[in-house]
Amino acid sequence: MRIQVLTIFPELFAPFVATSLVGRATERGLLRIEVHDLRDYSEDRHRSVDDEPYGGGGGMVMTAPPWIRAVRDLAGDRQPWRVLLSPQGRRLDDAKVRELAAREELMLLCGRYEGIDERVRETMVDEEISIGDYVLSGGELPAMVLIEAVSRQVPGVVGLEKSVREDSFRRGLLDHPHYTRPPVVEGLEVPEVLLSGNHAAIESWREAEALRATLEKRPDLLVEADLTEVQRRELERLRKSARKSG
Ligand code: 4GX
Repeated sequence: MRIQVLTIFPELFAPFVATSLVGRATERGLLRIEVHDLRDYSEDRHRSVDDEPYGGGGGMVMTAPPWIRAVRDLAGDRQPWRVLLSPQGRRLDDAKVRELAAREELMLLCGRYEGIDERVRETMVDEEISIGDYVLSGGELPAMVLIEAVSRQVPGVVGLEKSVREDSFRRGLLDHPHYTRPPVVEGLEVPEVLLSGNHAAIESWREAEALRATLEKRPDLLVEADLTEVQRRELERLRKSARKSG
C-alpha cells in the first residue's frame, strides 16, 4: 500500500516512518510512505500557503491553490483515496481503519492554522476524518495515528497474524489483562490459571476477563459486539455477580 502525506512540516514524519512497525513494513516493501511539502506547491517567493480569512477574524487560513496543485500533481492518474484530517470529520474507529487498509493508495491532507479554504474540501477530498473530539495544532499527529493503525491491518505487517486477528477490537471487546515476570509485584501475584499450563483453561479465563473488562470500562461496546452463546452466558454471570457485590 502507498500512503502519500501532504504537510508544511514534513520533518515531523522522519523518525516516525523510520521506526518500529511502520519502519519495518517500509523496509520490507509492504508499505510506502511518501511525505510531501505543501510549500513546494506555493507560487510566491516566500513559499506562503496561508492568508487572512474573508470576513475577518482571528487566525490565518490555508489558501486553496497550493493544495489543488499538490493533490493533482501527486495523485497523477492513480486516484488515491484522499483523506482530510480535521476535527469536523467522522471519528476514526476500527471499522474505518480496516476499510482504509483495504485501499491501495491513500493521500492524507494535514492542515494547520484555523483551517483550509472550504473549496479544497469540496473539490479535492474524498473523506474527512477526526481522531477524536479535542483540538490539536495540525493534522500531522492525526495522520501518524491513522498510518500506524492502518499499517497494522495491512497483511503481513504485524508479525503474528494471530495478534491482529485476535486484536481486541476485531472481536468488539477490550483486551484481557496481561502478566509477565516477576511472579510477585508489590505483593500482587499472577492469576494461578496462567501458570497452570492448561491452555483450554487459560483461554476461557482470558475470554471471561475480556468480557469483564468490557463490562466494567466500556459497556457501550457490548451493544455492538456479536457474542457467542458461551460469551452471552458468561456475561450474564458477570452481570449477576456485579449486582450482588455492587
Ligand atoms: N482529528 N486538528 C487539523 C487544522 C484544520 C482545521 C480544519 C483542516 C480543516 C484534528 C483532530 C485536529 C486541528 C487537525 C486543526 N485542518 N484532526 N487542524 N482532532 O484537531 O483530526
